[in-house]
Order: sequence, then structure tokens, then C-alpha cells
Amino acid sequence: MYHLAKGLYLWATSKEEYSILILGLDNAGKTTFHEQIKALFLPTHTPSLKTVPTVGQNVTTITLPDIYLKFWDVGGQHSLRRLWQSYYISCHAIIFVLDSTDIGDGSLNSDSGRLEECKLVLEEVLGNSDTEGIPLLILANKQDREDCVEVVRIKEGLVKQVFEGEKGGSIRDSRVLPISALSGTGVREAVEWVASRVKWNKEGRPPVMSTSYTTLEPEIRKRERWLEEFLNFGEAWRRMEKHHFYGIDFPSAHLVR
Ligand SMILES: Nc1nc2c(ncn2[C@@H]2O[C@H](COP(=O)(O)OP(=O)(O)O)[C@@H](O)[C@H]2O)c(=O)[nH]1
Ligand SMILES: [Mg+2]
Repeated sequence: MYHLAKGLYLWATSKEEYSILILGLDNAGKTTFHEQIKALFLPTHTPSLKTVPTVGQNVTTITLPDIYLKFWDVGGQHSLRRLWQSYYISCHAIIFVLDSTDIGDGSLNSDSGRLEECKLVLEEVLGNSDTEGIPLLILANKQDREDCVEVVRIKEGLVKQVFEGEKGGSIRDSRVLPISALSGTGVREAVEWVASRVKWNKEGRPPVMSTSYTTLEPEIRKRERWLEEFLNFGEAWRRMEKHHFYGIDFPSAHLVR
């Protein structure tokens, strides 16, 4: 009875959850982008756009009508990039954020900016077998600035070279979108693209079933309390029953919670 009740309860309150990894060099705008996602999808959140370099990770789960999306913003400094690999196996999509003002003129011959570093890092991400086949969204960020490289140049230059190169990994679902994380332009489109692609790829990388207590209504908590009371009653009843029939007190540790 307990297992049936628990199963029904979880079934009624859970949805598919997909994890999205936000990667890119330090200063690309990952945390600003993450803040804008929170501002758009968590009604009570005020974005904090004065970011500081991320050490460790920022995680947010947003609720869409049919799924949860969990965003992982992990530090992009050189020393922290080694940690990225540990996230690959459990993520369902990667968002790679580029600073469009820090890649020279967008061609790999240019010797200013961090284009070459960006290329190497992106190749390393795509070359890892744990990221094989998962959707990739490249965000050409800081498009609000006059000195930015246009998205067409980024597609034709960096992205094309990485994808055609031997470290480009297998053919995957990918897109390049221009955004301004600072103003919020393009952030919703980015989330919508990722949401549709992870669902499309769910056979390749299945979601986990999850209940997000932070975002679901108080109704869920009420039901949770109800279930708790129900279980306490069930346990008490079971003990009584055992005493009655066997005259001994069985340990109730088998009642998994
Ligand atoms: N102009 C402009 N600046 C941005 C944009 N996104 C981020 N920045 C700035 O870039 C700097 C680094 O941003 P941050 O989100 O901390 O980068 P992270 O290291 O990738 O997390 C901050 O000063 C941001 O205000 C953008 O779209 N436009
Ligand atoms: Mg950051």
C-alpha cells in the first residue's frame, strides 16, 4: 500500500528534468546569461547583473509547462575548466557562450582576442566522448556592443572550422544564436531552443524524473504532509498488527522512506 501511494504521489508531482551545462571562457557572460534566465522564469527573482568571477557553480531549475530545466553555470577560468568533464555525462545539452567582442575580427588568422583559445576549448568539449550526440547551442554574446563580431562571421569562421575539424566530434544538433545577456535579448529563444532539442534527443540521453519543491505550488507540500500522516498511521497500524499476531516488535526499518 505504501509503495503504491508513494508511486502515485511521485507520478502526480514529477516531470522530466534535463540538465543544461553553460560553458565558455571566463568573462564570456555565462553568469549574466544565467541571471537573465532566472529573471525570466522565476517570477520573484531580480537579476543581479553585477557579476563576479564564478568559482564553483550556480545552479537553477526552471519550470516549463512539461519539463524542468536545470542550468549549471560553472566557472570558466583556466584552472576550473578541468572540472567541466565531470558534468558531461549527466548533462543533456551544452550552451557555449562566446564573447563576440573578444575574438579579433572573427577569422582564425587574426592575432587579437581569444579566438584561438575559444576554438581549443570548444574542440576539447566536443571531442570528449561523454558529450557525443548531445545538442549544442553556441551563443554569440555581447551583440549589444558596437565592436562585436557579427554572428554570420562567427558561424563561417570559428564554428565551421571546429565542426569540420577532426576534433569537432560527431554530427550533432547545433545552433548559433546572437544574444545580449546584459540586455536579455535572445535569452528566451536560447532557452526555448534548448528545451525543444533535449526533448527531441531524449532517447539518446534520457531525462531524470524529478519533483521541484521550490517551484511547485504549496498544494504539493500539503499533499506531502498528508502522505506523511498517512504513512505514520500505516506504520503504527502495522506495528499493532504484528504485536497482535506474533506478540513481538519487528523492526520497521524495512519501511523505506
Ligand atoms: N556589453 C555587454 N556586456 C556583457 C554581456 N554579458 C556579460 N557582459 C559583461 O561581461 C562581464 C563578464 O560577465 P560574466 O557573466 O561574469 O561572465 P562569466 O565569467 O562568463 O560568467 C561582466 O562585466 C558583464 O557585465 C552582454 O551581453 N553585453
Ligand atoms: Mg561566471
